Amino acid sequence: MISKRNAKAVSAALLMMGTFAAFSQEIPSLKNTFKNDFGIGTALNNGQIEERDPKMTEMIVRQFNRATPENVMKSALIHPKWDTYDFVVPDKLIEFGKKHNIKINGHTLIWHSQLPSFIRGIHSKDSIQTFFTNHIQTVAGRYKDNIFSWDVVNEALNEDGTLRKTVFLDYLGEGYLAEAFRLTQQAAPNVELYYNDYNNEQPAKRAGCISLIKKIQASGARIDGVGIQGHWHVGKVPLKDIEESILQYAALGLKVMFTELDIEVLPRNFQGADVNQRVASNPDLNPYTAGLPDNVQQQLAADYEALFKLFLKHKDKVTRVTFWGVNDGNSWLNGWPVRGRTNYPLLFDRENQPKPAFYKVIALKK
Ligand code: 9MR
Repeated sequence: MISKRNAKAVSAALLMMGTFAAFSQEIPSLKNTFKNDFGIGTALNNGQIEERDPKMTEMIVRQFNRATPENVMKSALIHPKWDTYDFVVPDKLIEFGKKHNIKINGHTLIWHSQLPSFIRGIHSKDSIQTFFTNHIQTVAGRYKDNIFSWDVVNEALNEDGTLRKTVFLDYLGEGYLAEAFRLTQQAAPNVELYYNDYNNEQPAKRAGCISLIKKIQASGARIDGVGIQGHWHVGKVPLKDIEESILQYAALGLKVMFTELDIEVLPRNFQGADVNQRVASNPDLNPYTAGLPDNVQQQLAADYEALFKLFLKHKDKVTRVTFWGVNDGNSWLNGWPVRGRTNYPLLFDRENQPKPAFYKVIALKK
């Protein structure tokens, strides 16, 4: 027979066990796990910024302490007409960051892609220079007190390390690079300033990236960090090149960050993230519509584990790791370079549930 007193004690113990069970089943948090190592970020789309789905918001806030707008701060969206800016969603992103204690990385001020359509009608150096200056002053100036960092220039390099031919290079010459940093620094003196690119861990492009950074530094403009986007392919993550790049960029006095991490699992015959490269749709290129085979899932997990091991080894140099999307369903890789595919490049599945890769990454800190 259990006395009344004992019954109380038993029910209290059961309650505690229940709480413990609920607690132990709780999904670990990336941002907490790596809180002494580096920031953990995600790209956010409009729905996520506007908090349309409370469960999604809860998950974002639990997992991430850094965010980059996937699209809404790109010039075509934030500066649609010569003298018109659209700050509605970008302002919401700033509020989202304040409310949830998430530092915002602005993406991006100067990029040849996703430019406003009026640029195509401009054919004079003076007008391009005016657009360039006004754009940086207005956008960087508006967020000078509530954004943590800017990708000042994005993807200015070709694969061989030479400068990409863009409207900015054509009209303004290569001095546009240092000028972008100088103007941003002037407009937002307390914000960190980065150069961001994909494949800039590859030796030739890395050499071009280093020479670009040195020129910016020699001009007297400030540059605080370099972003390696990290759009890689399963089973082919170039760990040696990544490590060498961390060391070489850090030797220039820069912070290093992985800014758009995802590991693609579907077939593709080229590397990188040039949004203009497209491939026609074909069922052979979309093999996993019914789910990811276990061997690929395991390889993806091993790749993420190896990457995070490397990031941890260099945590004194790596300041942030940002995933390009919250979950597999949000990823741009479902639509590029082939439209309408089912891709699995991130740590969370389409229901926001952690994948084996997530647990491998978390286990590195156990
Ligand atoms: O993920 C972005 C996608 O929604 C856009 O359609 C695309 C258009 O340019 O840009 C994607 O993000 C890119 C990022 O801004 C810069 N690096 C490459 C990313 C993937 O293309």
